[in-house]
Amino acid sequence: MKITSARIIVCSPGRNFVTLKIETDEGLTGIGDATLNGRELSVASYLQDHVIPCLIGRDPHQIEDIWQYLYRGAYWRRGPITMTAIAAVDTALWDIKAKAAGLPLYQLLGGKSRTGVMVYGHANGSDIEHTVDEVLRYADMGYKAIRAQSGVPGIDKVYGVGRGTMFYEPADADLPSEHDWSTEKYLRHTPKLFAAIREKLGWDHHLLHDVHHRLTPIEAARLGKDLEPYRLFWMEDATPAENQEAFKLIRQHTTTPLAVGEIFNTIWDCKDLIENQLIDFIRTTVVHAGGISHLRRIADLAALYQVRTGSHGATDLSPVCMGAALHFDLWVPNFGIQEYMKHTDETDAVFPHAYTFKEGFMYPGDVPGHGVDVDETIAKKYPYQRAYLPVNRQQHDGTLWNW
Ligand code: KDG
Ligand code: MG
Repeated sequence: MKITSARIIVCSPGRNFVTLKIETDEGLTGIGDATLNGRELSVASYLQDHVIPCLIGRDPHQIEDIWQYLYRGAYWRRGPITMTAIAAVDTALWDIKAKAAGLPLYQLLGGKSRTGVMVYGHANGSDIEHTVDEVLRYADMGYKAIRAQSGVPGIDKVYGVGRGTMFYEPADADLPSEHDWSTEKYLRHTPKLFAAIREKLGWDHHLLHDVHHRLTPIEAARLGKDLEPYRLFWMEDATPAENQEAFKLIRQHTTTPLAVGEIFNTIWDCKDLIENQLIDFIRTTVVHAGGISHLRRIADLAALYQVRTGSHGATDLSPVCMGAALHFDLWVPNFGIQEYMKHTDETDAVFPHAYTFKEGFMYPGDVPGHGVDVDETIAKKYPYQRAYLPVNRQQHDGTLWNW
């Protein structure tokens, strides 16, 4: 089999998505997600100008060799743009291989390790009362695990509280919007939120929380300690992870499990945190960490240290990434949980898919490949629209902070 063509489909059915479609001389095609929120066109150009010319004529079955060719061959290794582009190629090639075999992708990885994939949904509210109601609504929908984010009194816009009731869409403007931030207010508020949730919800559900890189290590340690009575499944991105030593300090102070990795691109970003047992969950995902081939390497390293997976799955990861992630999750032995935010109906129409949700679990389906397609005719109705993630500033003096 030979790759005869490859092309990029950019569309915006409510938000931007970049999709790579690879075609072969045997008529089989595969698709991969290449969406990097707020920097979509950079990946599209990287693929179009630098990767696609190298793919034509290659055997799509040689997934590993093509991966190494694109990673080592570029000379400039790693980084979000490169690794998202490689991920798109890798995902599309796994799709083709599985279709050629006539098997759902999880069978090629080693088959099912579980009956379904536990996912967590997003309960977002403007205040504690509203968030508690949202958590209860998610429990009613069958979710076994729920992430809770709430508005904080005295802070104008807070991460995780956004438009829509089933999804949170942060890329909200054609120039970055500005949020304000107060660590003191947030730290006072958040333990009260989880106390209120446990009081109404009880103890039969997993609860998660995303700090979104807002705290210094000692502040994160304090929050972890304050949240211990509510037995969180995880506290996510408690502090920025460029300096990974910081996690030692957090670890020394709290038994609240730690999750990190949605902005990591390679196993090298994960290595020290995993080997030093400074985290409990690694959140790298198919689209931003080099595809299924590379995610498998990260998961295998993590398994040595009883670190489990918890892949990122916000709405900026397209249904193509979601489909591939669910096949991966069904197989990966050290699975922890999968994030799931429902896409809009417009997005689902552009990307018809085999995966389903039932009672808090997801199932990738059994069609050959990863089970997600792209309807190019519908996609054409939604042209690209520039959209940025917000920035965050300290409340009183406007110092630029972590978003
Ligand atoms: O593109 C950024 C979003 O995917 C991110 O803000 C969502 O933190 C996020 C999460 O945990 O889903
Ligand atoms: Mg996050």
